[in-house]
Amino acid sequence: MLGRRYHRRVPQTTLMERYAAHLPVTPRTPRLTLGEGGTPLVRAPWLEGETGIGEVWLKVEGANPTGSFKDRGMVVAIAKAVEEGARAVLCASTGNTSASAAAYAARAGLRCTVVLPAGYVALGKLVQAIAHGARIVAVRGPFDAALTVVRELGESGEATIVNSINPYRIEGQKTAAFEVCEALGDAPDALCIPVGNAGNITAYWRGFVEAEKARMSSHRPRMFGFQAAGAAPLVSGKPVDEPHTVATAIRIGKPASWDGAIRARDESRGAIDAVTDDEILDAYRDLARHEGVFCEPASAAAVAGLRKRARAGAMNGVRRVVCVLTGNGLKDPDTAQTLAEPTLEVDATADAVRRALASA
Ligand code: AN7
Repeated sequence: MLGRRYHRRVPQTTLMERYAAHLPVTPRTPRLTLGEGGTPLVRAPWLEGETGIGEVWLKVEGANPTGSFKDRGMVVAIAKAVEEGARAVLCASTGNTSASAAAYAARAGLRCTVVLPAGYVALGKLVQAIAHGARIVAVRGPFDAALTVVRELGESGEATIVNSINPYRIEGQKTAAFEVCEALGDAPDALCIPVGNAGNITAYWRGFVEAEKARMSSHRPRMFGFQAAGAAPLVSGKPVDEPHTVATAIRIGKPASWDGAIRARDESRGAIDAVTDDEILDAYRDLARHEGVFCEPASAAAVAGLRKRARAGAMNGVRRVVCVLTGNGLKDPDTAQTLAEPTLEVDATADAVRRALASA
């Protein structure tokens, strides 16, 4: 008896097994996994102090195997591709989808081709696709142009598209909403999430709706999506031809899941707002320095948005909020380096180091 009380076993099941009842998993679906899901939900006391909200939680999706939330949907999409007899997969990506696709394709023995917007993929994501052996082509134009190319290539039937226009991706990603409800014992009052191609906000909303039906929660959260000001088609209501933002993950002008995002917003009595690059970078730095959580710039848009709404009094009545930190800070070392001056290099003596510190 004592042993039971003092020892808790970590669940050993895979994401697809744990939520099989809610996923398109059949006895013929391969048991593919790299250990995705089950990510930490971390309390954010510093943000609670700043915003005056009773409970602020961070869903740290950068703890997934390839460092982003994409792994939840990719494991399902790749497993189903194998089940359906595919030999190759294909995606357009601002970086994280390609890193995830390359890893799961390698694991499953499929060829993987990724089409990237030239010059706008963060270094960490690019090296992941390289390491996992994906075929990489960069196209001149934003993500939206890359996705148009991929849709056309996919029509030939040679490769299965694993962007979030593949419905298995959304199915897998909705499991994050289940985990949030389980960890808190109920749904939060509000969810803050960055929005690019809008697959993830669509997936979370579906997850929260299903969680309520399955009695994992007593209600649904209000959904607050945040786009970068230079790439905010869902805020302006019209596509953006030349999107621009420091948060390259969400540098997207024509979201594929446009309708899903609008439905999540309206059905939940939420909102989709824009945050500036300065607001994104402030949140990015403050999360790392005050909460000890290092996410990538796009992820920080969720926290930038929360702060902005809280300052404007637009979070009154919200007692418990979850911010989705979609990707790991290590993905984008170039942006991280802009937070500080170059590291000082001196002789290897205590005196030299002391002098350097004094002058810094
Ligand atoms: C860290 O990898 O679109 O609104 O091609 O990498 O579901 O698109 C990435 C998107 C937020 C936005 N945070 O999610 C891609 C890609 C991070 C991301 C988003 C992305 P969606």
